[in-house]
Amino acid sequence: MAIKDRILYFLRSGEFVSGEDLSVRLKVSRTAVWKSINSLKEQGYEIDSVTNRGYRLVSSPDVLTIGEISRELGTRLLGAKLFSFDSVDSTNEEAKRQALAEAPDGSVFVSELQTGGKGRLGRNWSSPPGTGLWFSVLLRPGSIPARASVTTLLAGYAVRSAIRQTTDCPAMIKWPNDIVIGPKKVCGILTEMSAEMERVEFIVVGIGVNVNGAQFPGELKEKATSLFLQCGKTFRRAPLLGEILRRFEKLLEENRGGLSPDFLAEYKKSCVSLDRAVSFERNGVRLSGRSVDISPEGELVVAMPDGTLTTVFSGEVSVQGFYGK
Ligand code: BT5
Repeated sequence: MAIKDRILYFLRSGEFVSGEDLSVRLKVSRTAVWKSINSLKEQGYEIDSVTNRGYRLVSSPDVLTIGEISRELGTRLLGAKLFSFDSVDSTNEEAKRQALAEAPDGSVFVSELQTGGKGRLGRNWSSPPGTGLWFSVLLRPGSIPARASVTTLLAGYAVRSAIRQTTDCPAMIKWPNDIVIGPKKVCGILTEMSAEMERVEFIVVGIGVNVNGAQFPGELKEKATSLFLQCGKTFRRAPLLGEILRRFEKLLEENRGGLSPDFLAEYKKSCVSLDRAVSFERNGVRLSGRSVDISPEGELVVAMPDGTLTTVFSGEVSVQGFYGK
């Protein structure tokens, strides 16, 4: 742990701690303590310094450092290894690079800013600095559900319930990979898989949540929203990240062998994509029907005009009534 994080650990008592005390406890010089305190102040930590009493932490900034995140985690696996960046092209790309460099199962990659945030099918994901949670979770075979493709549903449910728990916002899941508030998107999930023959090598689940953003560029104004815009107040991101990861970890454990009936029932209640007109493409032909169910394999069950049922997995299903469609 860096000296700064160790100093923060002591300051979090909320009491005054003297520079002398810190230097003895951390076995570093007084100058090293003083430098670290200054660097913490530059990061946005408000620290009182009073002669003869020492330092006292007044408030912490909303930053996604390893120190701030790890104290919020309470997970066994997810985030046991954390990678935190000021800027990265895409946390999914970074997770894939690190997966090839032996990063362990459950590693989490977070960045304040993504210069090349991605959605599905090569689309962009707007990821400005300091306002969102842009992160990816690396899963290896030990924690990947028997049917790997349900991972997105588990992640979506974890995000939706964490948002509800933290904010009271009426967040809902738009199957399979969006979280919406009303008709607008507050979170998108991009799951990427690396497989060899029949065996899944690893999965990267990338999650982007618009937390404190006050505005969106261009065409996104119509379709995107943030927790701040919905609730009129800002939220600290590290506790929200902790809440999402705890819930995701639990769901992965509970649904390892397949989606449990209880999960499926809860998921359907949280999902706005049922009983809607949907259209999708199959073999190059555009088809329309009505969504009626989610299958135990996590697929959308669609009733076709001729009365037959068909299942659609992710891909390009368009559900009417969202994002101005
Ligand atoms: C998604 O794709 O919704 C998946 C987004 C995943 C983002 C995370 S952030 C961490 C990790 N690292 C990455 O590089 N990606 C993941 P899709 O369903 O294809 O939606 C993309 C569309 O959403 C775009 O074409 C825009 O219309 C819209 N969009 C872009 N940025 C947005 C934002 N910040 N909020 C809401 N909508 C957005």
